[in-house]
Amino acid sequence: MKTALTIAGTDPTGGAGVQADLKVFHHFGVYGLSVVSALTVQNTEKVSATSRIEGALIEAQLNTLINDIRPDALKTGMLLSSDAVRAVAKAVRAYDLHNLVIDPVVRSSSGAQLLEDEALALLKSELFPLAEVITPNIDEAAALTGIAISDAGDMEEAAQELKQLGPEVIIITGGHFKEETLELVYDGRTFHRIRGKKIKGEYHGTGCAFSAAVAALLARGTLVADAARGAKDFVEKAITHAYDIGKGMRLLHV
Ligand code: PXL
Repeated sequence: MKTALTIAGTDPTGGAGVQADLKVFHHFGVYGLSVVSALTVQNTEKVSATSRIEGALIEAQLNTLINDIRPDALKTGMLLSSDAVRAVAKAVRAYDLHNLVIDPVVRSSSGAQLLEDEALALLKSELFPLAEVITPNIDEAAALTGIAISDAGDMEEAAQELKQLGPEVIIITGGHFKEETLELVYDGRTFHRIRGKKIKGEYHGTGCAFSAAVAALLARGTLVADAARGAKDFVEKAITHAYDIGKGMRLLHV
């Protein structure tokens, strides 16, 4: 059985974070492991509070788990604090972990801050060089590079700049220009563009589901470009059949 580890925040709705990632891993037939790096208080309408998990506790969760089960792939989501970023970087180096997917979660769709300002710089300098893939959405790519992104050309420029920070592959998600969506994959040589049809409405946890799907596929030995395509198809279906069970955003059908 292949295994994938998520290091992420909790989300009581199950639409994002640890709970969502575990469902996605299961969908792809990969055994899901989880280390909690932050806690959120939220429903489908808003995130009303967040809380850090102490760095030493994140380190202890990682060491205890990985000394027992070595994940075939791992992803990070909401890390919130600098200490969390440091704990993950330390474990990835100490255990020489491969197939690290970083979803550089900065804000929730409702605008709550999910990564503290000083942690953003540390994420870039400490964690990006260890990554197989990073999966920023348009807003995150803009926050990480300072490039305002309003078309596919801007996405390419941001991807080139992010590649300089060390990840093997950059996938910028959630481009939506006119009626089309665009995911851009850049490996330092070639740009692959994954196009899809825009689907109306607001959906919670699409970024989490995408990066978890990439991690699950990498754990199964899929090449990154194919994993990106597979993750995109998966999220598109999960959006098409989303659940309308809360008062706010719809929850992905995973
Ligand atoms: O979608 C970003 C995200 C990631 N992780 C957690 C979240 C959210 C958005 O709300 O709650 C735990």
